[in-house]
Amino acid sequence: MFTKAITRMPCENMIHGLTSASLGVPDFGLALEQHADYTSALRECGLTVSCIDADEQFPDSTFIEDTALVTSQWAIVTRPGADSRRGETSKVERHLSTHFSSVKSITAPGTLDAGDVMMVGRHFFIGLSDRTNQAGANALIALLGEQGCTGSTVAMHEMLHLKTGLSYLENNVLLVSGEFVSNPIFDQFDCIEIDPAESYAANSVWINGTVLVPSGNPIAARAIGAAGYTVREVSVSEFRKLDGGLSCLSLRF
Ligand code: CIR
Repeated sequence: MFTKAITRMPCENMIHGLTSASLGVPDFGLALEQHADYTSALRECGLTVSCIDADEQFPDSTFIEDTALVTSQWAIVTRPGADSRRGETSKVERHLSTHFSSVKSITAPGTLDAGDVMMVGRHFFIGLSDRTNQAGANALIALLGEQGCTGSTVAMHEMLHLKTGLSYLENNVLLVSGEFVSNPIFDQFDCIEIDPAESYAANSVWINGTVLVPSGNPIAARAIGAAGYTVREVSVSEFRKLDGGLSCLSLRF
C-alpha cells in the first residue's frame, strides 16, 4: 500500500523540455489543469500529496520520478542521465529529508533515471538506457543490498525509460509493450500486452488497487479493468509532448 506521493509543479519553461516526440509545444495552462487532475487522482487513491515548487531553471523538473527512488522505508536520490536535469535533485533531496532520516545518493560516474527502475516487491529491475549506465545500476544495486533488496539489469534499445514500456500492477501482473514483449526476463509474469496503437498506456500506475491509465487508450483501459483493477483515466497530453508518462509525474511511497 502507498500512503504518500510527492509531485513537482510544472514550470513555464517546460515548453523547452527535452523531447523526441513530434507532438508540438505543450500548452502550459492546460498542463497546469492536467497536473491538478493528476494530483486529484492520487488523492482519490488515498494518498497524501505534497508538491515541490516549480523551478524555472529546470524545464523537465515536473518529471520528478526520475530524480529519486523511494519506498516507505528509504529514499535514494538519483543522478539523472541528461545534463540539463542533473540539478533537479537538490530540491528533491531537501524535500525528501523531511520524510526520511537519511537519504542516499547515486554518485558519478553513475547516471540513473528512476524512470528506468521498476519495483516488484523487494526486487528492482533496472533498464540500461541512454540515461542509466552500468555504473549507475551497480551503485543502485549496492544501495538496494544495504536495504535487503535486490536489483538486476535489463538491456534496452528503443525506449526512453524502462517504464515507458513496462508497468507492474502488483499481483504478478505486468503491462508490457514494444521491445519488452518478447523478453524472456518477463515470462514469469502474467503479462497484459499493450496494443502497439496504445503503447503510451504501457506507462500506467498501480496505486492501492486502482490503476491510473492515460486517457485515450480504450483497449488498454478495458484490458486492465477486465483484470480486476479499478481504472482512473487521467489526461496528460501536454506531458506526453515531452516524452513524459503518468508515472514520471510523482514519487509514490
Ligand atoms: C526527459 O526527456 O527527461 C523528459 N522530457 C521526460 C522524462 C519522462 N520521465 C519518465 O518517463 N520517467
